[in-house]
Amino acid sequence: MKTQVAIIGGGPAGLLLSEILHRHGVDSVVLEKHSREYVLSRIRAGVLEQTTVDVLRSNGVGDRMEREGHVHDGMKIVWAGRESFFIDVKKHVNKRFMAYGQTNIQEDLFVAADIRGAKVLTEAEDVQPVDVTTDHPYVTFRHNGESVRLSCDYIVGCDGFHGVSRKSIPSSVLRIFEKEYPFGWLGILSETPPLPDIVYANHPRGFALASMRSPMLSRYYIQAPLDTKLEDWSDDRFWRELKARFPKELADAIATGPSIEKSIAPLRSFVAEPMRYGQLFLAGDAAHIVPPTGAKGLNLAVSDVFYLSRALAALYNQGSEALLEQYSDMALRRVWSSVRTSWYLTNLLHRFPGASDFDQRAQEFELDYLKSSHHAQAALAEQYAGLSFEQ
Ligand code: FAS
Ligand code: PHB
Repeated sequence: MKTQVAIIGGGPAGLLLSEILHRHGVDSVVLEKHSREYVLSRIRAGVLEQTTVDVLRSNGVGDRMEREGHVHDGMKIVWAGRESFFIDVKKHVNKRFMAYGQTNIQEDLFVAADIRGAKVLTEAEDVQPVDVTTDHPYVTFRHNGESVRLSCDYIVGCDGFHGVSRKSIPSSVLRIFEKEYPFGWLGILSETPPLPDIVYANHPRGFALASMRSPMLSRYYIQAPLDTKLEDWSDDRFWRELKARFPKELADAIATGPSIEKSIAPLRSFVAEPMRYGQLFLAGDAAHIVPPTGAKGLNLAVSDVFYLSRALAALYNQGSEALLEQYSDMALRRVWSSVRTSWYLTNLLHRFPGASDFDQRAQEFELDYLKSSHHAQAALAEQYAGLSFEQ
């Protein structure tokens, strides 16, 4: 088999990259190790930055998002015993953000791929990038019991945190920056009407978050210890604990019901530099992971894809390599900006086991300052809504 760009991973990064390259006349093949059903069964992100909405809309995969997405002007922060406050993103930076599930985006991308007859090979086994530092790289894999060699000009690792691509870069070349947080998030999806706003809660019992997927699909999270076992958390116990972390008027407004999904995710920050090695590029979770507190993970995958697809299109259509050479540094500037925002919000809103009185008091002051300072709120609003892309 031969193509111009071999894409490893059929998550949001891989499918979106394939879609945008196609729209610029660049051929690609997507190799996904799981089945389509498995990929679509994953419940993940839910908040889209303005730039993500723009990228999906301008590449023909935003129609359903426009119809079913829920646009927000800002988000609420509540804090045990204190008045809640609203970060008015629209007022501060004249941007809005969209609540629309990653699962829906994945469905929309698969539909678009089917319409254009895209080469998306699911259940591709033992995918392996080869000769990535030569000008004739290729990928080997097994599909339907056959061993296949896919020759290409470039390979893009969109295969997530546990993928094979990042591991193909020698440890002497790769610099890893990481931080593990001493807690995780226990999340629930329920077919109940959500609160009108996205609400972040800092409470002595721990962090909580109220979000949504649609007018009849709610998404809630509570901070939970790393050794939390899903089987210990009945729906009733989850709802009691969630409500205990919100002020009474909000807790009373939370509609409860049976969960249709429940999962635990650890919180970590992780960045691998550089995001290029020879003809191999990394995009999305293959290169970086952020704690979900800032709703940045999926948005960073989209910004990497925006930068890389623009660079590859410039190369194939104008013969210019400049943007391709700048890709890693340009993508990493945005990655680190989101890593910092996610780190800031995680420290601001969670209760850290073993935090000293000083740490706790400093956190309370930071919340007080954010509540009272227009400038502090504008700085957070700018980051939360997403910075504009570099030209
Ligand atoms: P993905 O991991 O989505 O996709 C990688 C794809 O590559 C997968 O389909 C995988 O099967 C495939 N793959 C892996 N190895 C392969 C191999 N060797 N060969 C072929 N294919 C291979 N972000 C938010 O913004 N908000 C959230 O609330 C949020 N919650 C999350 C909860 C969980 C449990 C997880 C894991 C992530 C969450 N994220 C959240 C982050 C998430 O949304 C990611 O940022 C997003 O999925 C990144 O997309 P991709 O880079 O495409 O990686
Ligand atoms: C979600 O809806 O899943 C969500 C919303 C806001 C976040 C994280 C996750 O910060």
